[in-house]
Amino acid sequence: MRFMPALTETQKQFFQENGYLMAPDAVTPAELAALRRDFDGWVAESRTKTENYGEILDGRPRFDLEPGHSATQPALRRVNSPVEVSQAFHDVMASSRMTDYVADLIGPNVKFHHSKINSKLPGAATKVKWHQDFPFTPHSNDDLVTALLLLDDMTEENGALEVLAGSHRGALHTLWHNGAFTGSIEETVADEMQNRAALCLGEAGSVCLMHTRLAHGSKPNLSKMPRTLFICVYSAEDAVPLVPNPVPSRLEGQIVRGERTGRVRSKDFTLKLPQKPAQASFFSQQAATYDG
Ligand SMILES: O=C(O)CCC(=O)C(=O)O
Repeated sequence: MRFMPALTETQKQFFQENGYLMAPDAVTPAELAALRRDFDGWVAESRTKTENYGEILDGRPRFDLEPGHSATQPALRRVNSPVEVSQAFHDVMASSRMTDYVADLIGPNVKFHHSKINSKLPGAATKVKWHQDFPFTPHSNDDLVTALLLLDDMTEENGALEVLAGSHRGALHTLWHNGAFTGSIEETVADEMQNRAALCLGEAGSVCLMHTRLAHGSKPNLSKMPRTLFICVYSAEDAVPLVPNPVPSRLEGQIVRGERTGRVRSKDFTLKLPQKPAQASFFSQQAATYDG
């Protein structure tokens, strides 16, 4: 059964002002259980692997292992495009309460861009340096939402997402430094953002809805509990991508709410186009230092 759109005016206003919104109950308990079942299966499989494996549309690996990954201490940090290999992930992306929330923010016509899982298993060093999403996935306009669905409770200890409220209304920060696309904001600016960051805490089944220009990052998981996020990027149907998809899939451009109009809407902005990661994910780009 489909849910009706469910964001209140207050929630929508919070999103407009702050550039993000934590919304509970984005999936049903049954949907959450199915997502967890498939993810647990991938973690179990990763224990048998010593290097990145699987393949997405452009030939890069689907499953990305943090350096130090082992059978006893698995550190599967990324699953690229899970919607292509799991019915449960596909269905939540295409038609869940999460999808309705997104349509409330950038609808009525919404299309899918890409999906991934960012996982921080207990003991893994995975962190995400501060960045905005738009410079990775520039479109003709910035009506894009990154929906980060919590498959586990997200707490201060397990590497919660951190955001700079209101930053979506500010500058677009370059992710290029000394001629290299690092996928991260310059360190002194990032430190300043970190000092003013808000933690996005919530129960499994909640979603953090993030404007594509919102600055955000996250620290390593220092707890014994996993922190798994199913991340879906959606755009308004009239936002046209300016660069190849960093996580391409045969589902890119699928209309998930409303209809296809074929129109393009553009907004004035300037940025330097990104570099697609040569390896499995942006973690390798972020690992590069600013002067290396
Ligand atoms: O996994 C995280 O903590 C952050 C995810 C993220 O930065 C993104 O989806 O752009």
